[in-house]
Amino acid sequence: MSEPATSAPRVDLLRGLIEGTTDPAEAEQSLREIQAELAAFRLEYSCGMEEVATKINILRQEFEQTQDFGPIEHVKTRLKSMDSLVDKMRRIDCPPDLDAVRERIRDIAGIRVTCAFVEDTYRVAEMLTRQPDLTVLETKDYIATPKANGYQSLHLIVEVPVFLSDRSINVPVELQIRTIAMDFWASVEHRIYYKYDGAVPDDLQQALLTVASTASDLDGQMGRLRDEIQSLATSE
Ligand code: 0O2
Repeated sequence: MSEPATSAPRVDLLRGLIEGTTDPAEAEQSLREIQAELAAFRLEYSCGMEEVATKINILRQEFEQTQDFGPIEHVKTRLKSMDSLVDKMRRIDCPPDLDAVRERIRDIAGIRVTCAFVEDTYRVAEMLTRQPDLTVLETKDYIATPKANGYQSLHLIVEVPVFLSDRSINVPVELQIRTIAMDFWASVEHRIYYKYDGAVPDDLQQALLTVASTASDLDGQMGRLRDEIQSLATSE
């Protein structure tokens, strides 16, 4: 039987991928090893992400039982896609080596927590970071100091231990904690940014800044409303 038509390009691809290997069987074996290594690499991050997501869900369930205004509205987890990881490696000039990637890229596992009120973003961050098995590696408070384009969010990189069958590893997880209004803004801005491939026209940039300020006002008004409701409830 003749080889499938795709065989030659496939062998070429393998040759390109694996430096110095000309034997297709050897190349295939190497590719399988790379695949297994990458799968194990991604598993580390997905386990770390699950550990932190579980902590957040425990807090959420507890608050649902005990409070009228639980601080957590939505939780979204994501593992950075391979494309996005490779883009970032290129952008920061990271060598194609998994140890270097582990060292230099700390947002492979990401969790976004959306809260109704600004105050809650800090409460959630505080409740998580005081847990003894989480280590805060970095904090960026874009709520106190928004980015020049208007982006607001509280970013933390936390490290969580993951216990595997034969060893334990510390996995960094990026947490983005923000209000619903901030999240709405960020999701629209993200679409605009990609539509214009990063070169957003001036008038749109200005409009985004105005909307960011409106979102911030809304957060302030909602916070004051909640305070009023809570002070009424305690005086009853
Ligand atoms: P994705 O698809 O979410 O992974 P970096 O930009 O990652 O090189 P740094 O210092 O690691 O630099 O990032 P930072 O400032 O903590 O922000 C990282 C993430 O925050 C981004 O991830 C976005 O998700 C979000 N973010 C930061 N700035 C903006 C912004 O101006 N607009 C919006 N919509 N989101 C922002 P990635 O890797 O870009 O994308």
